[in-house]
Amino acid sequence: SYKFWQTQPVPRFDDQAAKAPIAQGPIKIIKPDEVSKTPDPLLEGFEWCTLDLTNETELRELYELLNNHYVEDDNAMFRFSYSQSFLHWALMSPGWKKEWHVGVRATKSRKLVASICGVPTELRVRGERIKVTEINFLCIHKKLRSKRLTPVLIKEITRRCYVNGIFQAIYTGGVILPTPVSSCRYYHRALDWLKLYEVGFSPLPHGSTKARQITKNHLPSNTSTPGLRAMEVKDIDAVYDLLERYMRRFDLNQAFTRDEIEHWLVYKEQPGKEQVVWSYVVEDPETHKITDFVSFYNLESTVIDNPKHEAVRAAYLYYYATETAFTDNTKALKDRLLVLMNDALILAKQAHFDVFNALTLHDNPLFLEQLKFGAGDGQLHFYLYNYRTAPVPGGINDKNLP
Ligand code: YNC
Ligand code: MG
Repeated sequence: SYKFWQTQPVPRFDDQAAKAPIAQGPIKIIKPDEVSKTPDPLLEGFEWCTLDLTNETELRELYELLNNHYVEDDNAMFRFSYSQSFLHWALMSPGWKKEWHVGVRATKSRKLVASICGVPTELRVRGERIKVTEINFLCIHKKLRSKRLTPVLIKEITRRCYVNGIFQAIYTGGVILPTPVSSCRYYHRALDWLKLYEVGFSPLPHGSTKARQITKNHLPSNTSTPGLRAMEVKDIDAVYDLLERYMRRFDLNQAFTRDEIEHWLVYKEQPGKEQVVWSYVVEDPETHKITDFVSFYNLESTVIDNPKHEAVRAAYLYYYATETAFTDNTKALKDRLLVLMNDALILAKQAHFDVFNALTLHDNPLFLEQLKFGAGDGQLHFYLYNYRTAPVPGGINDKNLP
């Protein structure tokens, strides 16, 4: 019955069914001087904290909370295992604010028992630019579940956004809430089929054999696109230009700055830091123009109870773009994406990933089936807070997971 959500400035389920065209814009106008300067009280025995993620100890505390209590699949076989490098990358993007890394601690033990985090970014919704907070990593310790702590966490991060002059947000989730602006399905492409079978992720299709599944999912050892190479700092401007034009084809997209492109896409080796993002460009061998680019990021899942395997290494398709998208020739776009994405699979395999995941967003439906991705049972719903627009087919690209 959404006791909490029905009090919030989000569209109602029946708004979209209404015959009248949806007027786009903020749902509620927030007056900054009416925003409370102090947090609401928490359950007895708990207190608010602001996490300092530049501090290794606090980054590790968040990492541990999430590794033990964050998103699991419906059968509790796998749990997302965000690395500390990933959290650093995801939560300290350009313009990040410490105040938006919200925690709850047990007053006596000082133990971190809940989190909700945000980073600033800008969206374009059907041409309107809006400054938003991207909300992620809402997590409550398993022993504190079903105590209505979630609404308190959401209200607190909302207050901290309002205080900073941000009145809209974007977030995603596997659960249905009022009201998705877009919904996608997860697709999975096995890179190490046998391991996925052994951990219980990939079933053995009726009438098939393990050997046949392994053969079916086999990939060439080398990529085939001439001029494909790792993206470097010198490619930022070209990728920025290409991605910007590519993204503008969609109703809901991120309006990146150059700094954001650099942050989200360019991997810089650092001692003690694992690689989070892999980005590649295609440099035309003759013109030296960047004609395509593709990226994916690393997000492991812990295998909850398996004698042989501890984790599944998953590559998630991230941003990509190709000049063929502007030819208005769907066949040419599809052919190009088939080659580019097959190369992405090969590169992920070379980097020892077990599975390659992608959502049914943007141009992905053009290549998923043909490249042997299979539909998963997970859905990902996209939500806007305090902003109304007609539903957007085909999602928004984001590393906001689940
Ligand atoms: C969820 N995922 O419906 P109603 S995604 C939002 N997002 O409220 P309680 C959620 N709301 O129905 P529990 C939600 N899941 O009565 C549940 N709710 O209106 C709502 N899991 O609260 C739910 N992380 O505390 C209900 O529930 C109310 O103890 C019930 O805790 C839920 O990061 C949860 O899946 C999810 O840690 C925290 O199960 C817990 O069950 C948990 O009694 C594992 O809560 C980890 C997990 C969620 C990942 C994510 C995006 C979060 C977006 C939050 C909304 C942000 C709004 C914008 C704010 C900024 C505004 C500006 C500007
Ligand atoms: Mg609770």
